[in-house]
Amino acid sequence: MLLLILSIFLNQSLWLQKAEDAKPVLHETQVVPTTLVQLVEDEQAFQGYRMESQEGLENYLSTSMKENPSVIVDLGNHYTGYFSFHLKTLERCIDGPLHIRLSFAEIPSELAADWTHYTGWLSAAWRQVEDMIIFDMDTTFTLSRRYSGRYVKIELLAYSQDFDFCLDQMAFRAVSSAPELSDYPTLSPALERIYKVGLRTLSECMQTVYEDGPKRDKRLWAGDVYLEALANQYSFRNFELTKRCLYLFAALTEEDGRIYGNIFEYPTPHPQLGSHPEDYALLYCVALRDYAEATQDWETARDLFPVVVRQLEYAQQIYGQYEGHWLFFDWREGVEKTAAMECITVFALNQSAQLAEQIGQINYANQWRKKAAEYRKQIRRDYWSRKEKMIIDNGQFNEIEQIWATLSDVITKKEAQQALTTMKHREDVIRLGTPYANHYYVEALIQSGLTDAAREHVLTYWGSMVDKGADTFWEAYDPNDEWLSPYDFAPINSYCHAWSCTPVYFIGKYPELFNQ
Ligand code: RAM
Repeated sequence: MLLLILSIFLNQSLWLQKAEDAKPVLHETQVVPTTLVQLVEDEQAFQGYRMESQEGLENYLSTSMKENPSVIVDLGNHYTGYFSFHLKTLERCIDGPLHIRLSFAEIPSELAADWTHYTGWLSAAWRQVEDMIIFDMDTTFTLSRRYSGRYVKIELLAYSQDFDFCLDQMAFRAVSSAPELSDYPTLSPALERIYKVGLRTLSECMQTVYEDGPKRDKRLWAGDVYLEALANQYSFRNFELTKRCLYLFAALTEEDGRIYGNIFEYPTPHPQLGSHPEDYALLYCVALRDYAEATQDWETARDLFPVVVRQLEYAQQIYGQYEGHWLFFDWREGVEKTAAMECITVFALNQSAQLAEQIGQINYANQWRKKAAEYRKQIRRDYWSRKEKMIIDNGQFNEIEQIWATLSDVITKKEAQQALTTMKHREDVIRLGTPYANHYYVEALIQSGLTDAAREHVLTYWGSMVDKGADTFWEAYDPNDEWLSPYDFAPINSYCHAWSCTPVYFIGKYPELFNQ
């Protein structure tokens, strides 16, 4: 084991360099607002608000800001980037500063949020707001903070009476590392809308890393990277970005070779210390396998194989003893996750065995398959209820464990069909909370042969976000609870979240199921 850790440690500066070499160039697009909009309360709309187009953008740009101290402009779609505006003197000259507030929103209701009673547990500074005290006129101001969204609210909060001015230009320099796509699958209108929103979600999160969301966190999380890489494989095919993220995780491990759950790029790449979702470490291994197979880049696979070995070693070391460990799987309170963690260990061992075989590491392949088979037996014994035909964990039924038992082949195809169907009909089952977990549900349905249900779920679950006006897919979504927030404050949720983009993957990977 010491040798293994040494082989990781000694290569890390080289891996960091490889990550830098694979850093993509961002494409820029200049966007100008398309119209003014008004925030309208509407019980039918998502979280009770929608936007209504308004005339008068041109007029706004040429008349005194004092006459329209509060407006909202619509960029026409979700963008990520840098906002700039120009102020022009209309009469006399500035003799006292202005206070301008700019608020950016991904969805309409964000602009109605009451931040004075913030109840969330994440930093409230994620709020997309910029307060500016301005002393100079006839100047262009470009915000250095990168914002994400579709709507910009512009408020004039203080000014001097002695002069007059207008905001006569604004622009948004949008950035993304996703290339232009020329080839689209032929889809039904409903699926096409879902596909486009998925693509937009993914491309907005494709920056110089796969970000989880461009509004909040803005960094690579291993679980999110796994799904983004899959969706990218079946759409943009920007494999350098995937490679960069894989090397970054490998270059920035704990001293014992365990990868961290998430990494920041700036000012220099560094991990969030202490962050170890154990399931994410295993998905890293699978992401490497998928990447290598899709690209045939066996050099990267060989380079990073020791990292895989180390993650799997650790997963076996802690197997079944998860007290004090962070098992993520989904944002939903009170869910038992031991069985899910055991199943994902089986899944990762088997997937990594394929990788091992492909690069000639037969011993590891055999060893991991053997271990996976042993675990499988034990999981079935410990959690599979023949009577209920479901996985039961510490007296609890929850959806996520039926799903992972399916994906890991711990239960048979027939059992999976029973479990995945039964769980939807019973009241006493804890449901899923995020599109992330719903991704695995659809994959499990497909794997167990319930393909009609899989297509239907993409259409209803992701489709209902589109019906509710989504330009990009949301981080947390339960059709029955629009205010669901992992952070106890829905406006801080990300409404362009990469892990929710996977209809792009499903539609690309299973054309026979989705294409017309
Ligand atoms: C959230 C992130 C990310 C997820 C982690 C566990 O804060 O936005 O998407 O992977 O939590």
